[in-house]
Amino acid sequence: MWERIVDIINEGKKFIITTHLFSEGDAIGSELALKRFLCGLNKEAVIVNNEALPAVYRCFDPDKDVKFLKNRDVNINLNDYDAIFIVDVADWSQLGDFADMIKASRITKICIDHHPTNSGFADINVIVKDASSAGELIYDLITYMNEEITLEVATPLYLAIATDTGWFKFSNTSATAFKACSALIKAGVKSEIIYEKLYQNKHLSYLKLLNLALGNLRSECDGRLVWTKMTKEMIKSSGVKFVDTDVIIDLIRAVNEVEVVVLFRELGERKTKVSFRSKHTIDVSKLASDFGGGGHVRAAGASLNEPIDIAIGDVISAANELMEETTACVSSGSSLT
Ligand SMILES: [Mn+2]
Repeated sequence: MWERIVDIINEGKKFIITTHLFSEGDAIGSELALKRFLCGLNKEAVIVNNEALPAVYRCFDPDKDVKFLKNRDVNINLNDYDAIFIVDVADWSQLGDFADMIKASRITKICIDHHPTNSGFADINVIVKDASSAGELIYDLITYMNEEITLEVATPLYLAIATDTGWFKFSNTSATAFKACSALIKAGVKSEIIYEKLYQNKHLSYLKLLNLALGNLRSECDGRLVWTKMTKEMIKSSGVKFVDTDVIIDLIRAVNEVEVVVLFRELGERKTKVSFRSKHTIDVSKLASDFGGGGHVRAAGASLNEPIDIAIGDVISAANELMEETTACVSSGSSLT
């Protein structure tokens, strides 16, 4: 599956790498690893994202390799490049304003992704639905090319795989993911330091925001569907960075009877970000795609151009309906064997 991409890498000189809006560990880790790998092959590679890097990930990019499209210093003519790698992206809509620029250019568009909703929008698509993460695919590409994995490539790859598997807790935690991580640890990755940088760096304000969000908690379907909201004001007054606001989802999912968690975050007067998680039976990617978003069976999201309370009404009634349909045919809970 890598042949064409390997030819393009070998024959080309200049590459661009990008990823989705609201970039997180898999997106950023895959980009940084690919850039460092390509530079190690004496190629020129730049990372250009729609948005600035979220603060929590900045320590993974000490050389400030991730450029921000809206920054004036970034003056890119896509036609000067041999190819653009679009990683961890399932659809053009996840690329924001950058999508139109990319579509309008003659550049060869390569997508490396693992989202089941990806329909193959690029010129060359490597979409592996069973891969735990885009990072696992970048690892596979590098090993396919028989290249050694240096520590500077291994660290962002580990970041990608570890975060997308929820630190090896989610159902995408596979033997292949562990095999890749085993090699990455052998290359010198310090798993505990990555964990600490990501998750043990919160300010006291984080607990205050959690307190407010837990105050908004509502449950439906006998507690199987639980949701909460964070308004712009709550997030702003707490001082918590947006990227840190989704951890509440895992807290809620820890409750035994909960099957689906929905978190609504207000981005603007008519803009609401909705995040979905499920445990056993509900395919939340269906729900997300009904609202113009996408994702995985157990984790998905959408952005709605609606005020937060309208979005809550629409999404929760759809979630209720889906849960009623699903309970009829599937039993919840799963067995260890
Ligand atoms: Mn991913």
